Amino acid sequence: MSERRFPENFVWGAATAAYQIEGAARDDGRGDSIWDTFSRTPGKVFAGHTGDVACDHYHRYADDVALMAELGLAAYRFSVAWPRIRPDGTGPVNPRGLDFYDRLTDALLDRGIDPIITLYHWDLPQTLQDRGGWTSRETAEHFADYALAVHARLGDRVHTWTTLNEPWCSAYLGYGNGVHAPGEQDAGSAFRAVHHLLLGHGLAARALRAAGARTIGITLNPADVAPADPGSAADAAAVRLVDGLQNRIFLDPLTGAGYPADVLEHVARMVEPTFVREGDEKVIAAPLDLLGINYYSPTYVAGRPDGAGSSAYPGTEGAVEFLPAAGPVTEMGWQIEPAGLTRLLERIATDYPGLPLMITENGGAFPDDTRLPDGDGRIDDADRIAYLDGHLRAAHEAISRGVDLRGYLVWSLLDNFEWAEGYRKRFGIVHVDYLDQRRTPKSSARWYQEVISRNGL
Ligand code: GBH
Repeated sequence: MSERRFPENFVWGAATAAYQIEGAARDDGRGDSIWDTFSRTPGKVFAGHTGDVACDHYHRYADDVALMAELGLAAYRFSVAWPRIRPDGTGPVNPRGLDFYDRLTDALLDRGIDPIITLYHWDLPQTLQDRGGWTSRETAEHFADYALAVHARLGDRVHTWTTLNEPWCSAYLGYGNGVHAPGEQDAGSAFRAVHHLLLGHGLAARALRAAGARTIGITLNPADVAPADPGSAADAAAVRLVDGLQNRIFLDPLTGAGYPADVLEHVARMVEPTFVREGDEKVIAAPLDLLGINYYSPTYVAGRPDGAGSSAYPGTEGAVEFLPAAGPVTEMGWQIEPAGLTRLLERIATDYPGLPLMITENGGAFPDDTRLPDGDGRIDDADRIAYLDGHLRAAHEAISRGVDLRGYLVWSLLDNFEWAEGYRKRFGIVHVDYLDQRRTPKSSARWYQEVISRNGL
């Protein structure tokens, strides 16, 4: 196979999120988040798993950073837990919460690893949810205040700041279909949440810029949406609708074009969009230095003019059928299609030119590594290596076609709390034994270490 080298300065790294790895749910004054409430509610998360202990990263961060250094990571994307910093969402800053991220940042910098901060990876303080959560405009303002509090402590050392992780998930899974915290099921609430998340992003981006942050971004999970039948007009309409609700509803306002008319029209069928106030779109269009893209699988849709379609999207009213995965899938049931990543990157680079891109998550859960390490301590996750290899080739292909892709962060460094799936799905390149918290790099970690050291495949 021919060699594929990545550009000089291409950033290689790994990603995690606070609630998925930290544990220490009651340490040092941390407040509850909506994920604490949700996971402690029977029936919401597989087998009643919670993030109370998770990977105990809060106490083991130094060892984890040493492991990152061993693997040769240039960057580490982690999220800050809002309820550690402002336990009740709005009140005084909790310095002990900030201390943790201060120590983590210094440990990373000591090893030459660049910290990439995500300010919000789904753990909204419960007290703010009690006041409406993301359906309430005030949450956007509180988010910007919280962002500034984190920047005030870490801004002298951290240069890359991303606001939200996948607002699509927060809004549609959290408020639309209820699979994620806070578990609301209302299409109108989902769209209110979309807007207030974007507004929160814009307010935070503006405040961070004024405070001197160098690189400001956001991470989305845009979809590569393709029709079941490329010749079908009904399928093309379904693609347009899903593309609007998953991609353009975020990307257009973020890049200054405002909400697309067809999307607003669709939203207005479910809820009067009076929550979009004059001037909001200008705030949302705060300049972006980086767009983070999380990609796992492609999305194929068919139109259902008879209204009998399935739909994960609030208010598509049966007009869309999401096709079941075809071909190989991961343990999540997600279709494996690296070419979808190339298409997605090219599409974004074409339709939203001038935005530096970074793959902030890509990876998979696979059945072969649910086993504990065998006698010689090896976990051969060949499926994961094949997945990562295929997607890196796809990313490289996009770069060779001119896409400005700056880096790749694997999801995830560690096996961790996989949201509604609890600990039963493992995405790590490093195995975690939840009985004794032992970390064991899988074969994929060693493979990735090689890729990084060669800057190529
Ligand atoms: C990310 O979300 C999260 O940021 C991260 O915290 C999480 O651990 C990781 O991914 C793995 O789940 O069922 O085929 O239609 C991923 C969001 C949205 C990706 C829904 C897959 C559905 C695929 N996901 N999407 S399918």
